[in-house]
Amino acid sequence: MGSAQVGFHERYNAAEHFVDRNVILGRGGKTAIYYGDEKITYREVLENVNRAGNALLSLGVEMEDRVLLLLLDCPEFVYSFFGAMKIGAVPIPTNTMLKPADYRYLLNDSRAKALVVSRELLSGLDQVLPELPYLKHVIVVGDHEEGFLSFGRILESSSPLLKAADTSADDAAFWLYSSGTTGFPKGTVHLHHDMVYCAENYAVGVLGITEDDIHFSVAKLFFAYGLGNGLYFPFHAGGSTVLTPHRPTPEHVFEVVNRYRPTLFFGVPTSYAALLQVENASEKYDLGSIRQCVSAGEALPPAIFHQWKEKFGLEILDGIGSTEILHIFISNRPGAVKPGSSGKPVPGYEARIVDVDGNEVPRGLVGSLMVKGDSIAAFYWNKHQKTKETFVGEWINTGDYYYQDEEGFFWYVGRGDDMIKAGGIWVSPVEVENALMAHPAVLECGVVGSPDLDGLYKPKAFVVFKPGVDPSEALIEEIKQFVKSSIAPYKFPRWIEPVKELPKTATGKIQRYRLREMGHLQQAVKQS
Ligand code: 3UK
Repeated sequence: MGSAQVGFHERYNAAEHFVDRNVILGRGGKTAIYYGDEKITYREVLENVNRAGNALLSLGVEMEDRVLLLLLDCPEFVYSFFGAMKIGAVPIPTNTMLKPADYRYLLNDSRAKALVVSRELLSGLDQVLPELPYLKHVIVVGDHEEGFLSFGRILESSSPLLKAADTSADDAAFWLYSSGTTGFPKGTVHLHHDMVYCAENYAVGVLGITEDDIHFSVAKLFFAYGLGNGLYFPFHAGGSTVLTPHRPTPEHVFEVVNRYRPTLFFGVPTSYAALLQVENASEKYDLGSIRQCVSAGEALPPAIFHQWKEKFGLEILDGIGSTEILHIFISNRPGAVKPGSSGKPVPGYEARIVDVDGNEVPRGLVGSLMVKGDSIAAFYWNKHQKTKETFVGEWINTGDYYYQDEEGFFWYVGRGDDMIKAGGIWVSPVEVENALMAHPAVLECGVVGSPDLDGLYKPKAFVVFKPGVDPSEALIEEIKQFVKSSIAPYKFPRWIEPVKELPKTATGKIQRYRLREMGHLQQAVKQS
């Protein structure tokens, strides 16, 4: 159901579709969320979404105001996400692993009027609170914190009845921030009709989800991938989701599967690789409830596909999605996987591989992947130039290089920019290089993605040390810790290789592609 079919100004509010509709259809008593020992029904979800919406209204949050969510996966994420949306405000789920300076940027770029934050994440904000001119309210989820509003208390005193705001299918519903090689993250503006498009075309069309499914996503809700997997897919079909606030260590993930018996399991390649390292997992844990495993975020190496199938008898469906397109738009199909490929376009999407002039390339040749479909974001907030470069009429330039084989399967080749996908999350080489440069022993450096023994990419730094510096193991370890303490820890370079000089262009630009070749060569030597 695209906006074109819904029509201009036809009333549509996504929160009503994903929340109210389930109660109207008689699922009020059904479990929507499993969370620790709690089982939360669709009726309870509806009441709390309404309370959250009313609470925001009473604080003066209005239609089109942004509400930033800095939340661990928990029921309150669901209440504030749909509560804000139901009053026509615009929730912005945000990465919980960032640093205070990142949050200052996100809060000021979005001009969010309210912030809903997990008690555990509040300390990361303390130091920047005085630098947030637009933020009016900080609402804390969890134990009461002096000087802040308590989410629990304001919900208690709010009415469980709420009429949805008079939004249209083409109103802004929520934003997700997406990061690039250079420059700041871009607020990707998604509309009320986007989620249902992904749910219908990918989740129903490819995964065949029904109300009997129990979803568990290792990827957290603040990722576009996790948001579909763990929230609006199950709420579209009237199924259930398992939420956990904990870090997804392999043991925890297996325990969740054992306890809640999900039927659908969503991970990124790095999580499958880590799970495969757990000894005797197939004896210790029962994965028998799972009918389908899904992978996205970065290409799934065929070795992981085969090992997983061998060990657990389960097939992993790899598919490519993006924050801008919201969810997976090219995917393998159950029972027809071509390991190593991304599969074929999902119903509702068209994909073209084009050359620099925008002409389609012949089968087998590499080009840029362009995609068309009605879940594509409307634009980047406050970034007009980037918007024009990315959103091209009905099409979007994904920034990925692909080729299509004789059978029509799409194969990922790499990215046009130097961005690194590590553990399914973007890492900008420039950001890591800047963090390294702040260390007194570093003269120059270049960062690229380099494959580990599982064939998964992680940041690797080539460093030119200052004269007289001894690049000892102790120093290298110290520099890794130094980077971890200055930027989000998942971005730190897993390897630091001392070099005499860096490959540069005539204009002095670091040639990261040449560093990548060096990285690969070295890895190949190690593995042989
Ligand atoms: C890369 C892949 C090869 C590719 C996402 C599922 O990852 C998601 O969104 P992001 O905005 O990143 C998008 C970029 O990541 N990529 C993602 N999946 C694959 N490359 N094979 C894959 N299977 O470069 C893409 O442009 O973080 C994934 C659903 C929703 C998402 N937002």
